[in-house]
This record gives sequence, C-alpha cells and structure tokens, in this order.
Amino acid sequence: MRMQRPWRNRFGRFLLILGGALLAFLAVTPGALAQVALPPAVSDQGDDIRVLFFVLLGIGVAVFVIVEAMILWVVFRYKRKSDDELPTQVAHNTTAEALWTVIPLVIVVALFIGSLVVLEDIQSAAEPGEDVVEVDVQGRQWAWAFNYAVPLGTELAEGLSEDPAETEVLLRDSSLVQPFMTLKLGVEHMRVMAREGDVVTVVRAVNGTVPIRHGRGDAVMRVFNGTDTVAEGRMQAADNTPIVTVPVGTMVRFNIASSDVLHAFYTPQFLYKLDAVPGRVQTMWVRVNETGEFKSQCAEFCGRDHARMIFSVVALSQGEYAEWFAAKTPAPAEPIEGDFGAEEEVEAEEGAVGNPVRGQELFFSLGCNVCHGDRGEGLVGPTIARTVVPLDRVIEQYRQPFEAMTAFPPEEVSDEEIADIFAWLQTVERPPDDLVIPSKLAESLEAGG
Ligand code: HEC
Ligand SMILES: [Cu+2]
Repeated sequence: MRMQRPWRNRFGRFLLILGGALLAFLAVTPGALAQVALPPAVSDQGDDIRVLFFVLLGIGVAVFVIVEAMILWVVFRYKRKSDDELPTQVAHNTTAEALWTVIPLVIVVALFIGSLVVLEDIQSAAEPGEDVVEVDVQGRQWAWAFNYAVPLGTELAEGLSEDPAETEVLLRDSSLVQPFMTLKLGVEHMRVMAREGDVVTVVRAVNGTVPIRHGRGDAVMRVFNGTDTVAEGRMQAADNTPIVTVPVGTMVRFNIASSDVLHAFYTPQFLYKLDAVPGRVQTMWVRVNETGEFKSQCAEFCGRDHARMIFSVVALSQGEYAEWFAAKTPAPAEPIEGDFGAEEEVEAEEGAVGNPVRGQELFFSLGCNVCHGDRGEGLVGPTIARTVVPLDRVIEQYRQPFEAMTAFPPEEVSDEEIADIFAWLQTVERPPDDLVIPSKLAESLEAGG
C-alpha cells in the first residue's frame, strides 16, 4: 500500500486545519502567546529559574532533534526495498549500549546538579546584616491580607513556651501596648486581649501562624495591616484587588500563612509559587528588580470563590517605598498609664443590643478584619463601621452572603454573637465619606430594594 499524504486523508486534513487555526488564533490574540510562554521574570530568583528553564528546554530540544534525526535516517536508509530482501539483523552492540546508558546518565546528573544549585539559590535567606523587608501574608477563603511590622521598643521579660494555652506575656515596658493590637514575635502573631501593668494577656498564633518558643529578650513588634486596595485610588485595576507593596532591590521575606485551607501565593513573574498551609509558616525570599504592578492569584483550589482570590504585587522604587511605609506606619500611641482593661476600649451606644466587647473579640477571632479592616473601615469587603443595614438583614448576610463574603453558619457564629459584633460596629468611627468603600447591600436597601 502506498503511503498517503496527510492532506489526502480526511482526518489528516482536519488536523492540519485545526493546527493552522490554533496558530492563527495565537498570532492574532493579544497576550495569548504570553499565556503559553514563560512570563518575564522580575526578580533575581526568577531570573535564575528562567535560565534553568531554558537550559532544560535546550537540552530537551537537542535530544529530541538528535533522536528524531536518527530515527528518520534509519527509516529511510534501511527501508525494505523489496519483499524478499530482509535488512541485516544485529543482535548485540556493546558500544551502542554503553553510549545509550552513559549519555542519558550524564544528562540527568547535570540536570540534577543544575536544579539543586538554582533551588539552593532561590531558597537561601538574606546575607547576615542585609536589609530585609518582611511581609506577613495571610490567606483566607477568599481574600489576602498583607501585614507589616514596626518595632515596639519593648521585649519579652521572660521566655514563652510553645504551649498555646499559655497566654500571659510579661513585657519589659508595655506602656505602648493596647488591647486589640496585634503583636509579632519572630513570625508568630499575637492579639492583645487585656493589659495589666506589664502583664499582657494575648491570643497566640492569630495570623494562621503557629505558637513557637520565644526566649527572654526577644524583640516585640507591632503589626499593622498594609494591604492596599484599588479603592484607595493608587492603581486602576480590578475592583478592590488587595495589593502588597514591596521595594525593588531589597530582599523581601514573605511569611506565608493560612487561617483555613490550603491556598498558594503565586505571582507569575516570580516564576515560583508557595502554598499557604494551615498550621505552619512558609518562607519565600524574593528580590524584585523591576518596578510595576504584577497581577497575582491564589493557585491552589480553595473553594467557591477561589477564582476571585486575586491580588497584585506592586513594586516601588526604594524612595517611593519609604514614603509609602512612613505614611502607613501607625503613629506611636501615647504611653498608657495605669491599668487598662478591654472594657474601656469600647463603649456601647444607646440602642445597641449585644455586648460590644465580646463583639470586638469575635470580629478578630472569626477573621472579619481580613476583609473589612481592623475597625470595619473596609478593605476587600465594604465599610461596615456603623453600617446602616439592620441587624436582621445582617444576620441573613452571614448565613447566605451576598457577593464574595464567606458564609458563617449558626454552628460557627450564633445570632447572639452576630448581635455582639453588630453592637461593636455601631461604636467604631466611620471613615470620612471619600474613603468609604460602598456596600452594595446598604445601597440597595437605601434605594428601597
Ligand atoms: C472574604 C471576605 C469577607 C469576610 C471574611 C467577611 N466579609 Fe463581610 N462582606 C464581604 C463582602 C464582599 C460583602 C458584601 C459586599 C456588598 O454588599 O457590597 C460583605 C458584607 C458584609 C456586611 C453587610 C454590608 C453592610 O453594609 O453592612 C456585613 C455587616 C458584614 N459583611 C460583616 C462581616 C463580619 C462581621 C464578618 C466576620 C464574621 C465578615 N463580614 C467577614 C466580605 C467579607
Ligand atoms: Cu485560594
């Protein structure tokens, strides 16, 4: 039987047309090729991964071309020329066998060593004494929060064991510590619940971190939420995309944690991603070498709104970053004299049902602050400080959320507890109108819907 040309056969023609259409599609669709190809690297680590990728690709292509060429050569050179003439039969060739064992072995060992060198390089920490910007990344269904820290000027007066039940911390000078502040020791986050003298009662491991042993003299940092959103007017991208801001040219250490399920911190231009694993803190070192906005996303399927769990990395020049950081850094609080109980922090207004003190605690322990900000000022979710939405409609919102809010079933938070949070939200200050992140729910109610 004669071999047919592919275009003579219907299936072959179909394949040719399909391939042509695909190539035409890639050629005319902006960005389609970029989706298929490796993204450009914007970090030193990414550059190394890119080099490794092209070395691997080069070796792969060379092997493919050599092997295919040899196959074609054999096919044509030793083609059966007539029915009664068999090609020479060879049973054994020591040289050939040695070659096809040694060559792949050399290639695999070279790939192994190359990968190991690059892996070691991208996972290595900053040099001792080198400047490091630390960003604590918290993933939650379905949002990201980016926390930064500043030194509080105090330290642990006594060590702290790994036992999470041990929640009393003795500080050397706690005059700048207030209830509901988040403190950071190493990578562990602790929320202050009350203060009495220099003894501070804390909830440990609140950022999805894990309680770790801390020694006497460990520096205590003050954590603040540095998540920007598009709503603040700095970037024009998708709605309310959380933004993590970093400087170029400085080592950045991302401490990646999750407060519920697996997520993954993925910026395509870093050419590297890392899972956010509940119960541990994962470290990613990046030195960004280009300013710009890099669209990023959660890359581990994590439930209903996984696809909306996007964020942006914004890299600023060192000067701009310093300005941004200074503007974000909370002003040092006035030193607080005397004993300070949580009761004084909030004062229920008339008409509020529920217990606002308990409400404030719940607001943090349930992670509402990740989306709505530490004072309900709005972040990924709308401003809910002094919301105009009535309590019964708010309860409905928890049970069957409108838009991308996590659902909170009655097992997780009772109606009474919602009333407590509601009561607290009525006591906090509402941001000025131009900073309010509008709530669609509140708007629809105001429009009489
Ligand atoms: C994953 C992010 C996310 C989390 C976590 C979250 N919310 Fe929301 N929340 C939203 C979004 C998004 C909306 C609805 C947006 C709209 O109506 O425009 C919303 C709406 C609301 C509303 C109604 C809007 C209004 O104007 O009053 C209230 C109240 C509210 N959230 C409170 C909470 C509380 C309390 C918690 C913690 C128990 C919480 N949310 C947790 C994102 C979140
Ligand atoms: Cu996710």
